[in-house]
Amino acid sequence: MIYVISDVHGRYTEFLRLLKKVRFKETDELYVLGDVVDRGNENLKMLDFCRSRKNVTLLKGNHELFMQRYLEGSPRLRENWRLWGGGTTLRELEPLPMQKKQEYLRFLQELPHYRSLRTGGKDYFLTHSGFSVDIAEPVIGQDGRIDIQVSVQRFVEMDEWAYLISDDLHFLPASVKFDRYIICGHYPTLEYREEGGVYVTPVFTDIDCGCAWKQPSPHRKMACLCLDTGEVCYQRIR
Ligand SMILES: [Mn+2]
Repeated sequence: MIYVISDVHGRYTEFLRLLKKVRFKETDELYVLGDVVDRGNENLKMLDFCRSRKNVTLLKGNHELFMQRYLEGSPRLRENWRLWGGGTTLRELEPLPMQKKQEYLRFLQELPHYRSLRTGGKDYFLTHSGFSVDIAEPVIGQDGRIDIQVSVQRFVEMDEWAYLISDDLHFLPASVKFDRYIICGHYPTLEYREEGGVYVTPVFTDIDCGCAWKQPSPHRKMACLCLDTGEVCYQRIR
């Protein structure tokens, strides 16, 4: 089975509970769509988990990019990252020896931004934020639909940060068509649906169910979507 989870934000304990619920095993595959760090208290454990499992692929989110740029030594970034929820990751990261920090840096620098895959006769495009309208013109395929993979590759090369924080996918006119079905996170569904949960449209599915939602809400949860069955399993966040 192929599973997808996004925006875990340091909730490693709940993440493990969710994997247990879906009976995740070595022959399954898991794609984690970015933002495993910040806000929660088990950030490096999340990174270590994704790093050490052969059947787990972490895609880059804007919070991984923050951490990467901090480790690269970007000036003035520390306070900015803290404002974006990086304080808990900084607390875990700063006492580490340089060699360990370099290991994390190399891992973050090499994270992919997307994966295209086919299962159950359907073409999927997995990524953190989805699409952007103002970085570059999208690339249109012969059938008139947007070639999402080539377009996103262009966005990332031109402005990685702007791509990773974009929520444009949620505001596109219905006439915009993509050549693959998009699975994304980044934009908590609690922002636009009081009851939260996975948000499914004909064009994309947003699986960020607000684990790290700023306001206390009884509807905060972590979602695990199974691409083969379409089933969603939830873990509540207290
Ligand atoms: Mn994000």
